[in-house]
Amino acid sequence: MTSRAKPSLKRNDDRIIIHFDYDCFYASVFEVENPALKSVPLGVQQKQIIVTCNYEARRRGLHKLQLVSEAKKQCPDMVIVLGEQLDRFRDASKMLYKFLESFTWNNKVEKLGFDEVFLDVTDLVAYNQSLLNPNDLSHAFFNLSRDDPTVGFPFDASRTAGYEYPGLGDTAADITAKDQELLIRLRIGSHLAQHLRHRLEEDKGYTSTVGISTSKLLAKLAGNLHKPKAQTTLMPPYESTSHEDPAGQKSTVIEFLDTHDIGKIPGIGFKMSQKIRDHVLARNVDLKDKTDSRVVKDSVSVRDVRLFPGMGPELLDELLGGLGAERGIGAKAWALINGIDESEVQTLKRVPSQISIEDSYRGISSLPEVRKELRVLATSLINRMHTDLLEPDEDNPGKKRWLAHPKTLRLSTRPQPPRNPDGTRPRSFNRISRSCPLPNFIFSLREGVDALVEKLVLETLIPLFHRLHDGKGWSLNLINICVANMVETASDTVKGGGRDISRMFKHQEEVLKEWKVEDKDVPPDWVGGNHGANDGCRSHALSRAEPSAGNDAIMKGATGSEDVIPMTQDAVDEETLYLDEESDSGKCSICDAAMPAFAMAAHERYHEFENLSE
Ligand code: TTP
Ligand code: MG
Repeated sequence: MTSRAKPSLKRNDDRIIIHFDYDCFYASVFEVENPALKSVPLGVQQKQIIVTCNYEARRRGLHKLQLVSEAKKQCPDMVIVLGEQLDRFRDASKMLYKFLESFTWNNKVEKLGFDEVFLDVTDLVAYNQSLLNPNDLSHAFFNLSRDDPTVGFPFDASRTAGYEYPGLGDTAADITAKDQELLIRLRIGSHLAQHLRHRLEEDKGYTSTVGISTSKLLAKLAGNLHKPKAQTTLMPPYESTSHEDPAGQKSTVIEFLDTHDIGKIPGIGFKMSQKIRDHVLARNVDLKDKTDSRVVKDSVSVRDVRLFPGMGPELLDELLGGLGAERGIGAKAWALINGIDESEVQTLKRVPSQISIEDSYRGISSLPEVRKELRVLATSLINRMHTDLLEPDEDNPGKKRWLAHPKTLRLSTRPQPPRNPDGTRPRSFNRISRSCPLPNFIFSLREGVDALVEKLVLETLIPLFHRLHDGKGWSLNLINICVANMVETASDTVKGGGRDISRMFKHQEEVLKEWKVEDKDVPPDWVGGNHGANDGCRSHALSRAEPSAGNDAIMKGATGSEDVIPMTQDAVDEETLYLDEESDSGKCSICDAAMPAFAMAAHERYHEFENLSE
């Protein structure tokens, strides 16, 4: 099955990729809206958790994902703002993304979640490299425009901007010509990154943590080395001269990656890393904590995995493959473990692949309640469709036109499982769903939103609901409505070429297949069964539904949280929390954050998403 000879992997370091992670993102959004908040310890609350806090709060010992009660005890003068309305974060994220995009020449700007962005700046770097005067590197000028040589900034190309890994001065003097060339490109990239970081801060008010390297994987990980408000460049040599020669040149990539826990590698998700860990530690499956499969006790480093006897693409295929797994998963994981990630930075996307709105509840069990909540959700959905899918119609000034028509409407619910004999309720993250064609009337721009909502609820959503729950006795803790299967409406005659755009969509569909929410109906047969059918329906991170003021049956949601599939550009940012009454608190096995048990699964999905590089 496995041979000890590891296939040689070929590096391709032709690109220069910059990764941005905005510092304390949610807190920064509030600070930008109200600069007075900068000087006070500020926490952003969702449910009972401080999901993030600003650096003033961190200086006082507070941290992300703390219980509100704990944080208040520790820092009584802390200012707490409610962060359950996600629109402000989404808008800020879009604005920053567009801002960064305005500096690129190739539109390769990819959003990951709300607060991370990758830029592929290979072309900008190559252009500026071609303009360098090798005899006077210290007095270079960075051209941000190919057309106007005055647009740009002076820089010192003989040194790296920001931090280097390994530390400054450690770069071998006798590096090969190939590495010398990579070094200069990385340095140029580091100056561009610094310029963009400063622009983000000075023009938009956001500080960020940045990584510079030749792939999304390495840029993202390099950035983590110095936080906040800093940048790190992963320096050459990226290749070892010889695997056999211990005295030979060591790859900084391998050296750097080797220190990471296997679960920290973007692209190797939580479940994958657990399987690899189990194998490397020869953990007996029977001994695994049956009550909580998320418990991780032992750390396994990338080095442990890389050097594990027999480890390679075949063994990884055996460990990670199987039903529902991506084809070639072993080879992909093996490449990542060796610091190779060829995944492209996606180009700017004009329309999202789906728009999805949801909210969580304490337990809805009557039709009038459902109808009421469907109205709330449908209103958000139609408003969001107007924001994201309409553009000014150039042929009819003052009018708008649809960029894309979603073809499918899906309704999903999450029924609460029955209580155990001891009165506790098992956790449930299983959704069931039904889909149907999205009725055309929804695209009417003449009718008011309220009228459209009424029609959608009565004529489409309620019948769909009856297909999911026909009998009595159901109690729901989540409802989601989603429009998907976007069909782009630009005609081929439109400037910019509709054909190109649809081709782009096709490509993205392919790339994002793994994360696509399938529009298959998921039968309402989950009780006591295997819920694999719902695997296509993934969503991530924490939800923002508000705890109800009193203890009424229904949790009043903000305006319905959005549940977007975790694709690369369309940031998934939430998962609805299942608030059960029996919650106690625990610790996240990945980042050690303390939080109530009910928040744990959603939080870990946040990590899974965080780890997704493609
Ligand atoms: P992070 O990038 O993890 O955190 P951050 O930007 O606040 O702080 P840092 O400076 O360490 O990067 O997450 C981005 C935002 O996502 C964060 O501001 C709040 C939100 N978030 C959740 O909603 N749920 C979670 O479990 C976490 C970790 C973050
Ligand atoms: Mg951040």
